[in-house]
Amino acid sequence: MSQPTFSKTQFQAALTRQWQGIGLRSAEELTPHQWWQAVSGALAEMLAARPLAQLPAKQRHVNYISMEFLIGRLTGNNLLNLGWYQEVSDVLEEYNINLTDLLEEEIDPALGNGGLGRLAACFLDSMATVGQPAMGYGLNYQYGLFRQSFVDGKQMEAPDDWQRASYPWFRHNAALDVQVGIGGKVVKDGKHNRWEPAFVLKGEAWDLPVLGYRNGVAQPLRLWQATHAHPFDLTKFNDGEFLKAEQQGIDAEKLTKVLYPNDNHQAGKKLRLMQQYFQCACSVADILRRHHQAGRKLADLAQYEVIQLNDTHPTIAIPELLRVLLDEYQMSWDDAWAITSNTFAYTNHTLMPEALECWDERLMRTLLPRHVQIIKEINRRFKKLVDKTWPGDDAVWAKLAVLHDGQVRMANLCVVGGFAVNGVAALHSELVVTDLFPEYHQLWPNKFHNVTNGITPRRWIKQCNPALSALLDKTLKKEWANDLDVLIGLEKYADDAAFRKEYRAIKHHNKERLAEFVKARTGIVINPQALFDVQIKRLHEYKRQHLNLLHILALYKEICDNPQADRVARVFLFGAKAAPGYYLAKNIIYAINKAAEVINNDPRVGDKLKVVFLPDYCVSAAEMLIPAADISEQISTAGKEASGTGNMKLALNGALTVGTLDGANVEIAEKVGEENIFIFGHTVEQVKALKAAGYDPLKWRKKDKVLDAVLKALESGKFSDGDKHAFDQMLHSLGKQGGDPYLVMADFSAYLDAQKRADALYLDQDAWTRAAILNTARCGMFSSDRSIRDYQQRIWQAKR
Ligand code: 26W
Repeated sequence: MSQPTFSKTQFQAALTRQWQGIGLRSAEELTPHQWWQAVSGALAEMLAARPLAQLPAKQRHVNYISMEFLIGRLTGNNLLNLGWYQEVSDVLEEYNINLTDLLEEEIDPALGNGGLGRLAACFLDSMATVGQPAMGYGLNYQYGLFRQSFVDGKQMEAPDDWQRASYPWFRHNAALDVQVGIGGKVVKDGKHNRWEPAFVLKGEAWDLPVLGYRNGVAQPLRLWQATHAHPFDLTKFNDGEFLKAEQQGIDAEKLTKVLYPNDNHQAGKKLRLMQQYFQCACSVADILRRHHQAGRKLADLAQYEVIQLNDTHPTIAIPELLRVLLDEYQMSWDDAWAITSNTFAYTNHTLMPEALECWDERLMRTLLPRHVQIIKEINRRFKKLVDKTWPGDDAVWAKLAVLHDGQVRMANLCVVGGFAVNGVAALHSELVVTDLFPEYHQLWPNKFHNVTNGITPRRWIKQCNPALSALLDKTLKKEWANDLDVLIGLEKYADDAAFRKEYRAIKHHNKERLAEFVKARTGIVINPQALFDVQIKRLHEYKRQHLNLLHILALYKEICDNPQADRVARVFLFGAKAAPGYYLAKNIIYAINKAAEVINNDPRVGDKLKVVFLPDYCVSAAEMLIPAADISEQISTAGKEASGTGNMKLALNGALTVGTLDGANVEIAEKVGEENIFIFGHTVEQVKALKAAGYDPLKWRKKDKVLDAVLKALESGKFSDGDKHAFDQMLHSLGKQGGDPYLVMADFSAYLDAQKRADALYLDQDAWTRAAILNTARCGMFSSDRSIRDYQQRIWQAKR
């Protein structure tokens, strides 16, 4: 398959239709935002008029179901994947329009929280690129992840209205509408069960095109949008009860109104379960419709289709497929089970207990009575296997049951109901087996796999770092963006002084670009000569942004104690949203912002130390931050970060990692070599040993003078306008006996040590740049193309 050719006349004609469509007389009348709208609309129209290739169905088709797709801006990325960037830029030049500026007009579609949603977006890009036939299935939220601002250092949230109704890349296909039932009861129909829902919703299919890299492939990301099934109830309308008649429609639209902003914490809300079911019912119906349309037999479903569950959020698809097969096609349990359990595969993205989804059986029954029956039957049958394997062992059953104590455990349902389970980095997959599912592993050792995460080099190098991309083109003289192992060819240039100079100049240029962005967003002036130290990810205790803060305060103290000393100037940059109900995380944001205020305004400090918390971190902000980073902070408590993907983006763009042996950091360290990364802190085994021995954070504080001084400073009110209690939440969680669940105190001194090593290397710019180049050269395996090939070999296309 080959790159689609660009036709200037077609593009101009489509562009003209766009402005005429909104009633303008000439292109001159377009506002900048309308320009973006028109260009994107014209491109979307061109793609729709001449559909790109669908991949042949030689291999199992993948249905990637995810509650979140954090796709980021599409127009620039689509142009890049089409290979039309320059051509379109040239046409726009004729109208005096700058394409780069125009692309900034796009509101970032933020239909995800963080890692899990962004991974889903990278995987779609890679599946289209490597030729894996696939569809993404998700929800078309009216409001994406909230917008963040700071008022006196405190996080404020505002709704993110991304204007989905006028998003030019959407195509609504009314022929694909689906009806979804909710509530009601189960009735016996002869010997068959039948679900009589209390009401019915309509699912509309809104498609976004996912374009492969210069191969002419387009596959849909299908986002379901809920509306009422019937415009209004005619009988009630005739009775004059117009408002009541509209009621059902209003409730339906609530369903896909907003993305839940929780990351790694289950809230157990009814509306969330409705979202999950709505998405799964629409997707399962669509998959079956396509299967029938292709003229295939239902019995062969698993041969042609695989349904990959992105964490447990879409688990209800398992009982939904069973229900359809049992009740609508009157299949036997054994046949329906064989099909279902060979179709589903599950990816686990977290071991955090508070993130493992459980649903109250009664709540579930009010919405999905038939599904609860089916789950009970799965449980009953599975119990026989457990009783046979561990006779009389109630404790094992209490752990393995799918339904226990009135709770439906979604992870267990996934393991029992699917043919494959995978973790997202080598260490994490190991822990999935040893700590989370040891008994399941004993039952089905071949079900468990590792697929280390990856990131798309198209967005995360080519698009966000054009200067580095040009250097790679020039040096490697080969296409690297869809064959990232080619980067290894850079290794030999690490010792080439001229190459290092170019590489360093690019980093510097990116830092200048970021400095302007920071100035515009926050008013803070930062010096591009300083070391840029970047921590960008959701705010969570286990990710330990507060450990970073303690290091900053230690540096501040050093500067105040010894203002004359020579030192590496540093700019600390944070980007992070806290879930609105996660008060401790918000308190950490507040502490960082208040400390920043004091430090940035202290004349003794000057350019030596600056702290910036960029508000409203999102994909587009990441595209600005990542190419400009010198240090990548990956400092989670060992065993807690499943993989991380920001770590990969930063390393590929030439930032050196300061990190723990956690998630994919372990594999990054193996690849780049220990002299090109700063590893510190307790390992998974050491963390376990510390906790087993009764961890006491106060002991660590007592024996570390710097730590004690820094904590005292936070307690003193000097960073909080005299308020001694401003940071109580954070300090109490760290300081109390039996506290500090993420071992901030225990890793503090090792962290400072690692940072000192980083400073020492930075003083030798040649040595630093050499290490940075080796990070770019050696991280080719972290392309999501490689992840997709691993999924194909180990899970999707594996012989069974
Ligand atoms: C039900 C609430 C909830 C919401 C989101 C629970 C769990 C989640 C996600 C699974 C959290 C998440 O995004 N996990 C991240 O997944 C990334 C992609 O695999 C990994 O790189 C991150 O390490 C992991 O934290």
